[in-house]
Amino acid sequence: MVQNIQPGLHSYKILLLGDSKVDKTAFQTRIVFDKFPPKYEYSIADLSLRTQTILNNQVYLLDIEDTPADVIRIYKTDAIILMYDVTSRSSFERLRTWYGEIQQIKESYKLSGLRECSLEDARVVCLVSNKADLDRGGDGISRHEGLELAKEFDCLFFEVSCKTGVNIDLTLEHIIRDLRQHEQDSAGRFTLWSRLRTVIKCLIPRIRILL
Ligand SMILES: Nc1nc2c(ncn2[C@@H]2O[C@H](COP(=O)(O)OP(=O)(O)OP(=O)(O)O)[C@@H](O)[C@H]2O)c(=O)[nH]1
Ligand SMILES: [Mg+2]
Repeated sequence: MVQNIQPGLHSYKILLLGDSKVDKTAFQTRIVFDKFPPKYEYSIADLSLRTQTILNNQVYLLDIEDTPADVIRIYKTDAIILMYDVTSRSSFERLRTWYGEIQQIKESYKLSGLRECSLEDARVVCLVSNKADLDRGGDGISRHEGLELAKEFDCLFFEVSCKTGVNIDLTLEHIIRDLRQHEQDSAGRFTLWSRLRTVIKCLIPRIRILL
């Protein structure tokens, strides 16, 4: 069937963050190549890979950035996915600290006034629980715990398996929808503020200088 592709391209950068061995590389490989890496290799540097997907007849370019686990570094990005391994409580518990650090980094950039370094858009968009194909074990993370943390972070939540591919497409689809919605809301807020400024300027010429 020939699809009626909408004009215009939307491109989003998505950063993957989480402890070592939570599947950041496997997640990126599954999204970009639809494959599961045959063996584990410790990531030593950031690696961004681009992929293209079509949703609702609209083309989306996605830059998926895999990161090493040791240091938390965030830079201009549209979204952050926080990941944990469903069998590893430490990888889950560490995420609260990471989330706090993300907020701190964003705040310090904001205070510095360096607009080009602004990380305001770097939202935690999704919490991803990996290795759904494995038995959680006694100390594993329940779905309820995952959902509660996602509520705390005010973000989406999905349980996936990079090995079997389960829920990968669904997760990506929901993330794209969320990013698109956020983009539209931001554009709406900007337009509203521009209109408001024009009205205020016309009505009260005296405060023109302040605006
Ligand atoms: N059972 C199972 N194992 C997985 C799955 N995804 C990844 N693994 C395994 O988990 C290990 C870690 O996967 P990676 O994707 O390399 O983890 P990472 O987060 O990139 O790790 P670092 O590069 O060290 O930060 C590898 O041995 C993978 O084979 C999955 O969905 N199910
Ligand atoms: Mg890796």
